[in-house]
Amino acid sequence: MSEHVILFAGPMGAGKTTAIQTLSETKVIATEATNNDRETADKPTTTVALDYGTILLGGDGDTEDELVRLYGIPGQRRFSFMWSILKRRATGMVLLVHNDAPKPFDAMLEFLDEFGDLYDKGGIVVGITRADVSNRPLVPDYSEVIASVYPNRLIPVFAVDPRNADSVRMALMTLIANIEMRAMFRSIASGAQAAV
Ligand SMILES: Nc1nc2c(ncn2[C@@H]2O[C@H](COP(=O)(O)OP(=O)(O)O)[C@@H](O)[C@H]2O)c(=O)[nH]1
Ligand SMILES: [Mg+2]
Repeated sequence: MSEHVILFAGPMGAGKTTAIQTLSETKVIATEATNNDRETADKPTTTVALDYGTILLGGDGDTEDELVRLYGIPGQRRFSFMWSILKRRATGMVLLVHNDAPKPFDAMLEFLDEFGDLYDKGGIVVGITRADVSNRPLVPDYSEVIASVYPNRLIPVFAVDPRNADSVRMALMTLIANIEMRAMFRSIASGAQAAV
């Protein structure tokens, strides 16, 4: 069975743990501990190592089933030792940024920089969460910031509600379609090269 390893990254409070709990068909392994940083995110617990869940995408007869492994990584930089381990395994990233974050563009750019390799390895989509809590900035504002910093990258941006299965599944499926399309182009290109 083929596999995808997808990271859910983003600042503390963006909705990574919620998204994996919403998506996963297997019991989520979560490593929550008391949050000692209530100033950054006012919630009782926070992820200290990772969240892990899985979802099986059914083949349609012609294609095989695919197992998608979902890893939610801790938002704080002091856990960045976990970032490098997971970065190596991953083939794509759903970057969640909450719209009510103090500096949402800076937060987004920090993760796009840190996990930029994943764009070349597979793909990245950005999900803007908590748009119901704060209705500014708008999704196109994020796209504009990405285009100004990475003019050659195609990174879709959506509004995502991690509590809603359809919403978060849509972001994941867009990412997987993106990864598979690019893998196909790569194999066509290497086939063409071999034929020369
Ligand atoms: N209203 C609202 N709450 C959200 C949304 N996304 C996440 N949350 C809530 O925000 C809080 C932080 O989410 P969590 O998954 O722990 O964030 P993490 O730090 O990225 O793992 C939780 O209470 C979620 O239920 C959203 O789109 N709207
Ligand atoms: Mg979490």
